[in-house]
Amino acid sequence: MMLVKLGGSVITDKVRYRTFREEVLSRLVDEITSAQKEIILVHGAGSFGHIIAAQHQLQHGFSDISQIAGVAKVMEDVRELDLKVLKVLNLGGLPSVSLPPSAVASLRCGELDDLNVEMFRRYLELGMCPVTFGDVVLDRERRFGICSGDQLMERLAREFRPERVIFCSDVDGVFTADPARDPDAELIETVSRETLDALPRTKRCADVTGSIFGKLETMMRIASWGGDAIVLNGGIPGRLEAALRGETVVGSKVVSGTV
Ligand code: IP8
Repeated sequence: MMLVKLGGSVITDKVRYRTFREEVLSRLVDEITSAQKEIILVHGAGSFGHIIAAQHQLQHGFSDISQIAGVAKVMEDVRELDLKVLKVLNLGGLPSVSLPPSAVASLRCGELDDLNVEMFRRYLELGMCPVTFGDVVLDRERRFGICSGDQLMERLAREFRPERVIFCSDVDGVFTADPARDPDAELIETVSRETLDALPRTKRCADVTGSIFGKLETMMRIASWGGDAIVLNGGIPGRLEAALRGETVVGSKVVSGTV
């Protein structure tokens, strides 16, 4: 089984509120169907989630009643994105079912507490592709919080021990420096504990759910349970399919130990 996250930066335009990249998703779905693997799919919220969530500071939980309208709006918007994703998957020949975190998950102090993994298992057994996504969910301490796609990836990887865990991003992988600013930045093909600790932590945090470093820590825990954890550029045709087929692709593979 393969566990794939389609990042919000790949399937939406992250700076333009509620802008869906349908052609990119259709192509990625074609790659997924051609690879013919059993899959659980997670997608990010992109501009359907982060913009309004940041305006209402939803990532810190309840502080003010005025946030509740923001909670409802983000839930509505991410469901709308998810429905768009689901339609492309079904049309592309991958029968899929949506499992919205607001209905099947809850947090405690921002950490994923409950997730109904049994539901994922049973839909998989039925031959369907379970789909879940970054969402606002209830939090037992903070009343509500943001459950990111990465938190879901970690829990699902722990439960299902997939052959490969693939994060589709809008960049080739992890670089030695910010490639947009530094022409000497190099792609790190294998990210170990040492390389991660040595990376310059100067990057801004654009998302309510954290930076690339949080993602890499998550990937490192996933890698420690066996299987490959890879981050690759979903914007480049063919890379996701190659990774699903088990081929070596341009990207960064995260390993739990030292190299
Ligand atoms: O895009 C964030 O999930 P992510 C979810 O996977 C919301 O980080 C609602 C902003």
